[in-house]
Amino acid sequence: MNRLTDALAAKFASPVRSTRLSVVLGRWLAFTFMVCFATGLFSHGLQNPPGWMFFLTRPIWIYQLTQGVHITSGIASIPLLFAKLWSVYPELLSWPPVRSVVHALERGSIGLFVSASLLQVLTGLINTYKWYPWPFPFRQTHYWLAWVIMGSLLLHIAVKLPLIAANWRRARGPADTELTTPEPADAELATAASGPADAELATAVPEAGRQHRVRSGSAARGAASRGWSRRGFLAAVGVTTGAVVLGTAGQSFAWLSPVNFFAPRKMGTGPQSVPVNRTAADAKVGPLAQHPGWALKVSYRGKSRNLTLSELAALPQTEHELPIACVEGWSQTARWRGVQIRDLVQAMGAEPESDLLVTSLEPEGAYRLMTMPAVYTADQKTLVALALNGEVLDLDHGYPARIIAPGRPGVLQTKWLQSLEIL
Ligand SMILES: Nc1nc2c(c(=O)[nH]1)N[C@H]1C(S)=C(S)[C@@H](COP(=O)(O)O)O[C@H]1N2
Ligand SMILES: [Mo]
Repeated sequence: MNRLTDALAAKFASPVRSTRLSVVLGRWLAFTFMVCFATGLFSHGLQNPPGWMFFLTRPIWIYQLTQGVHITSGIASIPLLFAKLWSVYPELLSWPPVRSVVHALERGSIGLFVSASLLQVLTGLINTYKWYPWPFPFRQTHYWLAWVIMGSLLLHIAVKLPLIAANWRRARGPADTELTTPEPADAELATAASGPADAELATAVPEAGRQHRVRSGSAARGAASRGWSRRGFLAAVGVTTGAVVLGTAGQSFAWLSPVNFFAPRKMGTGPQSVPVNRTAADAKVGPLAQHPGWALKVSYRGKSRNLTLSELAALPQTEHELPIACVEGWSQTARWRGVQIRDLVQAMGAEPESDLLVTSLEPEGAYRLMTMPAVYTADQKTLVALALNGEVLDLDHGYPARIIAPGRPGVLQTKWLQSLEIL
C-alpha cells in the first residue's frame, strides 16, 4: 500500500505544490467562505427570522448587495476550492491513514470539510440555475451544511495553525541561500527551482509530511521546465476566479451586466423588462388572478374590507424605483407604482408598525404565505404594486396586485395577492 501511494504521489507530483501555496489558497478560500457565510446567514435570517433578527430597509438595495455578494463569493469559491484540493491531494494518499489522535481529527475534519464544501458550492451553483434536482429542502440543508463547513474549517485551521503561521509570509533571506547551496535532500527540488518565486518552495519542503513530493524528481523537473511556478499557478487561479466572478456578477450588479456571460438570468429580459421567476402558469394561478370579481381582503381584529382593483387604483398612488433581488442571485431594479401598504393598514385603524400576514392566490407552494415584519409595513416605499415600468402589472409579475418592499429577498415579494391580515 505504501508503495502504491508513493507511486501515485510521485505520478501526480508537481513542484508547484507546497505548504506556502496551500496557505495562500487557503487564505483566499477562507475569505470567500467567510463572506459567503455572513451574507448567507443574513439571507436566512430574513427568511426565517430568529427573535433577535434585525431588518434593514435602507439602502433599498441592501439585499441586492448582500445576496449578489453571497452568490458571487460562492461562485468564486469553486475554482479556489478545486485549486486548493489540487494543492494538497497527494497528502490524502499518504499512508497510514491515521497516525495519532490529532492526525485522526485532522483527517476527519478535512474529509467533512471537503465533502460538505463540494456539496455546498455545487448544489448552490445548480440552484442559481433555478434547478432543484434533489429531494431535500434546499435552504435548510444549505444552512446546516454551512455550519458543518464552518465547524470543520475552524478545526482544520486550529490543527494546521503552526504550518499556517510558518508560511503566512513569503519566505526571505535564508531561503535564497538554501537555493544556491542545496542540501542533498533538497537537490532535486532545487533543480526544479528556476526563479526567485521558487525560493519559497525550497523552504516549504523540509516539512515531514511532504517528503514524498521531493522524491518525485522527474515529474518536478518536467513541470518546472514547462515554466510552471507557484506564482504562475496562483495568477492562473486568480484570473480564473476573477473571470468567473466578472462573468456572473452582472446578474446582480447592473454595471457588470454587459459582461454577464455565465449567469442564467440577464437583466432587462422578461415581460416589462423584468425577469420572471415563477410564471402564473407554473403557479396555476392564472384564472384566479384574472377573475373579474377579484378583491384584496384586508383584515384587522375580526373586521375586514374587500378592495376591488378599481378601488385600489382610486387610492393615492406612489411610485418608487425598487429592486427585486432573488435569492438565486439575479436582481433587477424597476419602477413600481401602487398603494402604500401603511395607508391600507392605517385605514383599518391599525398602527403602521404592524406585522402582516400576506396571502397569495397561489393555491399551493412555499410562497403562498408571507409574514411581513412591522418595519417593512411602516416603510413608505413598501407598496401593494399595481403597475410596473409604467404599465399594468403583467400576469407573470403578480397581476392584479403584488408586494414590493425595500431590502427584502425576492421570495418575500409576494405576487398575486389575495389578502393582508394585520396581526
Ligand atoms: N405568490 C408568489 N409570489 C412570488 C413567487 C412565487 O412563486 N409565488 N416567487 C418569488 C420569487 S422567488 C421572486 S425572485 C420574485 C420574482 O418576481 P418576478 O417574477 O416578478 O420577477 O417573486 C416572488 N414572489
Ligand atoms: Mo426568487
